[in-house]
This record gives sequence, structure tokens and C-alpha cells, in this order.
Amino acid sequence: MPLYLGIDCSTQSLSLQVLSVDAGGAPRDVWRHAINFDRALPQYGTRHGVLPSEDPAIACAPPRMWADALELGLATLSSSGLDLARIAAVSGSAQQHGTVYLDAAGGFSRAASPIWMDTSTSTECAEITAALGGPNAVAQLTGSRAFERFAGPQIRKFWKQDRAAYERTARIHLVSSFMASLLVGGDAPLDPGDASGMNLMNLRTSGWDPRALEATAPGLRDRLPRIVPSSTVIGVLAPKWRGRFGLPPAKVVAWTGDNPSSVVGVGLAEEGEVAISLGTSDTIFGLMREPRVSPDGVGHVFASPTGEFMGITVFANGSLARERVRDMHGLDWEGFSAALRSTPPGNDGARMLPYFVPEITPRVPVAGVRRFNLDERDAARNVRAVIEAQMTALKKYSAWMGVPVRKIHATGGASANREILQVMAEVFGANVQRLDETNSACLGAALRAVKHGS
Ligand code: XUL
Repeated sequence: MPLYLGIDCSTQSLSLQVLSVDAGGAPRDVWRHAINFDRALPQYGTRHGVLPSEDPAIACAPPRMWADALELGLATLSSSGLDLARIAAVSGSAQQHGTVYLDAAGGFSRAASPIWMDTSTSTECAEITAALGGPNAVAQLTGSRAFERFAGPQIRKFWKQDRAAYERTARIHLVSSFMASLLVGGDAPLDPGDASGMNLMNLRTSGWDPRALEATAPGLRDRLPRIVPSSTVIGVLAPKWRGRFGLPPAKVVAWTGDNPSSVVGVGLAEEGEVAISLGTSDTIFGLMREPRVSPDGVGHVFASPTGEFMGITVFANGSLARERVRDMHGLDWEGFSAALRSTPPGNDGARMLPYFVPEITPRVPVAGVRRFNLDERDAARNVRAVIEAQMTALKKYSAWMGVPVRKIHATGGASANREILQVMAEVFGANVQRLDETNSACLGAALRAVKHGS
């Protein structure tokens, strides 16, 4: 019986999951493993997967660390005792928007990759927006107005700041196509799901848009990978992985972004049914049959790996904000849950604006936490205040998708917490269903390997 491997390269860790498919066609979990970047690869000096920076607007990670994590993950798989020859196909997902810069020899022309938490490109966003005719024009064209973390503004900033290194750059990958390139031992394409997080792809044609390229940086077309349908088999595992780890020449299915991958992992099938992923970033997303771009520029329309579209809104103050409140009050997760149980909905009017890091939605460029009717030392009310603030923002800033939320599938690490989901259900007034699987992006990758690699 064949096995299928899914890999997710997220902000803080790399996860691997192997599935088999039983006689009735149902996937079965066979093996899984996760590598935490800070702990397993301390030589890179990251904190929560990000390089420390004096400028709070800058958030970068070393691409070599992701490559090393992949090696560690595949080494662990090779010593797992599984019959490796049965691995038929591999696919993957990665944190979105991060860019990896390679020279003609395949070396890094930029040692640190800007990632999705970076907010340092407001000037470049304004320049691209002006060149393309305003925020709505950019959104109609690419699915989103110009966002600081998106690849296009980041590439423009690199071109402006380090022309020589830009000139030396032969290929600019997203994290997903970079990791896929390592697997196939060559230059992997992008899928439309992840490519729609760049402000460079025409959402309706799934091809690079010449006007957006022009507005971003000269000579960019030649530096970008091809875009292929998400279902494409882009190659097989490179001889390197076969020689070193005894892996077979399994098919490699195009990688995608972690949120598009989660659409498959969660199994979203209808509009009005959404997923809320509570991870390093909190995201809310749902399928869209037709692209309905956010009129107020809040969220994004991405291509979905299912061949349709997805609407998504992203918040930077997800798990790190929850952990900061937990740690400030010396709680563990059980204590955090107890605090939620001991406080009433509405928190007796105590509120928090929980911007522990610069926020994407709403745009808050400088981090800062504000409390209203809330004593900083009151542990229980601070816990409820951060969760009510997050859930209220998820509801408010997803209304642009235009379809009432009937059902919510909760995923991501914090979805294991029942009390947080209770607040979610109260705020949305919707049915919340917790997925058994908290890493829906990795599951989505494995399921895409099954579907397109069988
Ligand atoms: C999506 C986004 C984040 C990252 C996190 O637009 O910025 O959800 O994908 O991995």
C-alpha cells in the first residue's frame, strides 16, 4: 500500500506527516514528526523562528535554516522504520509571502529572507499603489491592495536598497517553491495559491501581471519561477535524497502556502463555512466561487488549490499575544482556560487592544497594548480580554467576504483549547467544530500528495 508525505514549513517549525489510504479510500495517519527551529537549530539564533532585530518593523529568517530543517526531517523519516519504498508522493506547504533570493550558482544572494511578519515596506507599497492606479486597482488586479509583507513590495525594497545583490539574483522563490526546489533538486514552480500573496499575479489569469512586475522592479519577470496549477507533479525526489536517506523517486506535487493548504486540510466545501486557524498568525478563511475583492482593503482573495478562490483575513497577534498574556501572569494553558471559565462574556466591560507586535489587521505599524477598564495585574480579566479582542477582530474584519458565517472549523495549536472555542462560538453566534488535526496545513499537503500523486 502506498504512503504519502506532507511537509509544512511554518514560522516556528517544520512538520512532516505520512498518510496511507485504506481500501475504502479513507486516509490514515501513519507517522508524524515536528522540528522546532529555535530548539533543533540553535546555531541560527532565531526566536520563534525569526531573527532578532533592533528595528521592530523588520522580520527575517535564515533560508538555510529551513533547508537544514528539511534535511533533519527527512533523516528522521528515513530512520522511522517505515518501509520508505512505499512513499509514492510528497507535497508541502509553507508560511506565505517570505522570499528566498538565489544566485545563478544556487547560492543565497541574500542571507536573510524577509517573512510575513515584516512591516518595513510601507514606502514601497505606496509606490506600487501609485504606479498601478490606487489601492482598489491593485486589489482588483492581484486580489489584495499592496501589503507590507507581500513579496512584491519586499522585492522592490531589496532592489532599492541593494542593487548589486538584486542584479546577482537569478531566482526569487517563495518559501514554498524554495522547499519544493530542494526536494526535486532543481528549480520548482509556484502554485497560484501562494503566488497570489505577492501583489504580482493577475488573479483572473493566474499568470504574472506585466504592469505589476513593471511597478515592482526591473528585470523581475526573468527572476520569478513559473506558475503552474496546484495539482501539477513537478518532478520526483532528487537523487540526493535517495542516496542519503534511502527515499524512493516519489512524485513531488507542487507546494502551496499554508493557508491555501489548510483549505484542503480542513475540507472546506461551501461558502459560509469558514476555517479559523489559531497559530503564530490567526487567520480566517473560506472558499469563494467568484473573486469578491475586499472593498475596504482589509483582506485578500487568493487562488485556492481546489481551483476556486478563497477569501482570507490575517492577524499578526495570534499565538504570540496569547502566550505573552499567559506568561505575564505566570499561567500555564490550564490556568489560562480556568481564567476564561471564571470570567463572564463581555468581561464586565474590561477590554484590551492586544498589539504585542505590529498588527496587519487593522494596520497598526507600531506595537502597543492598550487596556480599558482593565487592571494590568488582573490575570483572569486580561486573559479574557485578549481572547475577546481576537475573536471580535476575526468577526469584524471578515465581514467583507460577504457571506454570513454558518459554521466554523477551528484549527491551529490553540484550537485544542475548548474555552477559547467557547468564546469564538459566543462572539460569532455560529457553530464551532474543532478539527482533530491541529496542523491542517500539513494534513492538506499530505492529502494533496494523495490526490495528485496517486
Ligand atoms: C497569510 C500570512 C500568514 C502566514 C503564516 O497571508 O501572512 O498566515 O502564511 O504562516
